[in-house]
Amino acid sequence: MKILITGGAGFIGSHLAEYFNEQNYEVFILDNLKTGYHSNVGFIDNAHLIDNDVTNSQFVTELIKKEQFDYVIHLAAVVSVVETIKNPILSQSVNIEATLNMLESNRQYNKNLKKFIFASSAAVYGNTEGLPKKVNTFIDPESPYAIEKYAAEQYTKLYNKLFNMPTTSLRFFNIYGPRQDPSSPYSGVLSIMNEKFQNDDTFTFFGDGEQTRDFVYVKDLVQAVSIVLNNENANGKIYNLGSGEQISLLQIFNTFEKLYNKTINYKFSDSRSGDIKHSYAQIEELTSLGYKPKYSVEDGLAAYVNYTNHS
Ligand code: NAD
Ligand code: UD2
Repeated sequence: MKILITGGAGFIGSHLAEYFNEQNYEVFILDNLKTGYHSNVGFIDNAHLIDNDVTNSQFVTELIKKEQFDYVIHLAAVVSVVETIKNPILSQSVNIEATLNMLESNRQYNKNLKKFIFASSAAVYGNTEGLPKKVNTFIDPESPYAIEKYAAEQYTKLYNKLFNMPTTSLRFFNIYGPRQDPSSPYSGVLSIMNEKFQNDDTFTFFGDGEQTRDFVYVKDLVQAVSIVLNNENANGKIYNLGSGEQISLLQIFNTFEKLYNKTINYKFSDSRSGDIKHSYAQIEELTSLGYKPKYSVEDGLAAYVNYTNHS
């Protein structure tokens, strides 16, 4: 079985590539290495690690025509909200147009396709009232990133409706784990906090630290993706990919203290403008397919810290 993972050299993509490689799928990665790293996927040979851009539409179409992938997982994106605000025209070409081209190329040239999965985001909900966040409720995008993810997931859904393509979108909540890059101030907060604990640096809470998120350990995401990949009932659907648990940053900080058996300095500063206070996902639609998150935040952070200290 051939599987194409766009953005496969990044944080999430590398875990999916690892899993499907172990399951003996023939894994192809298409990645321009903008925020991903060759070293994340050392187990993929050069013939299967295609260093190219998803906006290179002719190249992508030819690749799909030639390889006739059984599965496509489309993750490549401008992932930084700030970057999409700075450059919405460029980011929409990656986040919307390239997705549409990927769908269209598969529709026209790949009759072998068994599933197309698109990585959407909890960002589409914005600051809407009401918890948990439900797929069929009001959305309120607050950034080009959120609009782009929404547009692309809706195209993905529409290609099922119009052309009966086997497509599914997943709205990822806050994913964390090994290989998440902490290098930008807008990186996932747990990768930043982990790095501060490692280096005995000061962590800054933006706001009072009471804000909550639905943090998902990346191995649970892999479980969810593999379930959706193999389930025809998921075609034409959009699911929240969360853990269904709401955890505050202060709780996370305490858990890191226990795991590292020490504390570090911390301070509080102003909340980020537009920051969401509370967020967690309703995940019943996904659990009804058989998904069951296995990592509590304690277990996930323990696995993360263990990895960090042995790599
Ligand atoms: P990441 O930056 O580690 O991975 C993105 C990958 O896409 C990188 O390897 C990058 O080099 C590649 N890429 C970017 N632009 C490309 C282009 N034009 N052509 C080819 N490759 C390109 O980020 P991640 O956290 O692994 O995110 C993966 C996907 O999940 C993204 O679509 C992101 O929007 C989505 N997502 C992530 C989270 C999270 O919590 N990490 C939450 C919601 C949604
Ligand atoms: C997530 C996405 C983001 C976008 C956004 C839309 C991730 C990594 N980010 O942002 O791409 O989709 O949702 O809503 O999934 N914080 C601190 N100190 C720090 C860094 C962060 O206190 O050094 C706070 C931050 O203000 C926020 C919380 O931690 O309240 C989580 O921040 P984040 O950037 O990890 O994730 P989020 O949910 O804001």
